[in-house]
Amino acid sequence: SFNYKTYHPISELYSFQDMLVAENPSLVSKIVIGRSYEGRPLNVLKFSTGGSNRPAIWIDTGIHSREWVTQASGTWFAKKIVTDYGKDPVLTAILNKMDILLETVTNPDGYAYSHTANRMWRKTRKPNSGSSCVGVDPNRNWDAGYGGPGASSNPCSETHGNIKEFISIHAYSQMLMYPYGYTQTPVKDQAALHSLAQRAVSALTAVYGTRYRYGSIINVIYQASGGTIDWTYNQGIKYSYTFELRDTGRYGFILPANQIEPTAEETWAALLVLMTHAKNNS
Ligand code: 0X9
Ligand code: ZN
Repeated sequence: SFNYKTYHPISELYSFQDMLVAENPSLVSKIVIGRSYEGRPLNVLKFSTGGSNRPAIWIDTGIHSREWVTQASGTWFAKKIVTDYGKDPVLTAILNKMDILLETVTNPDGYAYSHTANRMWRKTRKPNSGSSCVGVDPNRNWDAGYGGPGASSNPCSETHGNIKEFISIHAYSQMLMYPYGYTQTPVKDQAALHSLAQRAVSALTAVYGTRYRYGSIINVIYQASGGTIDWTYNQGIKYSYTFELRDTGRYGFILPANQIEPTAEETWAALLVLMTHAKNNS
C-alpha cells in the first residue's frame, strides 16, 4: 500500500492515481487533459457522485516541480476524498452537489527532472530556441496583465466552463492568497475573498497551530505577473485562491517527509472551508 510519509518519483504517483480509480470506479475517474513537452500525460482526477456537468472545484498541486510537499499533499487529498465520502458530512455535502477536479502532478517533466537531475528545478522542460536555458515558469505564463482589455479570445474557455472555485497550491511560505498579483488594483470581490480566506486560515491554524498570512498576492508576497489565479479570476472564477504551504524557510522546498501528513491534514481543513463556501454560493 502507498506510503504517505515519503516523497515518491513520478511513476509511483501515476500508479497511485490508477490504483485509486481502479479501487473506487464509481467515485473517481482519470481525465488526460493533455501531454507535457516530454510526452507525459497531464492527468486530472475527477471525483463525482453523478449528474452531468455539475459545478466543479479545481485544485492543482505541483505546478512548480520542486515544491514536493504539494504533489505529496495532493496525493493525500485524493485518498482523503475517497476515504471520507459518505463518512464526513462536510465533504459528502460538497460532493453531492459539486465535482472536484484534482491535478496532482501539474508539471510532470519538471517533477521527473527534480528527482533525476536537479532537486531545485522549478520550471517546465521545453528548450527555448536561441537560449541555453530550458523551460518556462508556469506561474508567469498565464495571460493576465498582458495584452490589455481587447485580448479576450480564449481557446480554452470550455475547459473551465463550470468551475466555480479554483485553488492552486504552491510551497513554501505559509500563505493563503487571492488575486491580484500583477496589479495593486483590488479585485471587485476583495471583501468576500478576504473574509473567506480568514475563515479558511482559522481552520488551518486550529489543527496544529501553523500560522498563515493571507490577503492579495501583491500585498502578501510580491508582485508577480502571469500567475494562474489572476487569469482564472479574470475568466470569471470568483473563488480563485493560491496557497503557499509549509514552511517559512527553515527547510523551504526540502521539507522533511515527516511533515507531509500534518501539512496535508491542516491544508485539508482550510480546503473544506473554501469548498463548502463555494458549494453554498454557486
Ligand atoms: O513566485 C511564485 O510563483 C510564487 N511563489 S513560489 O515560491 N511558489 O514560486 C508566488 C506567486 C504568487 N503566489 C502564488 N501564485 N502562489
Ligand atoms: Zn510555486
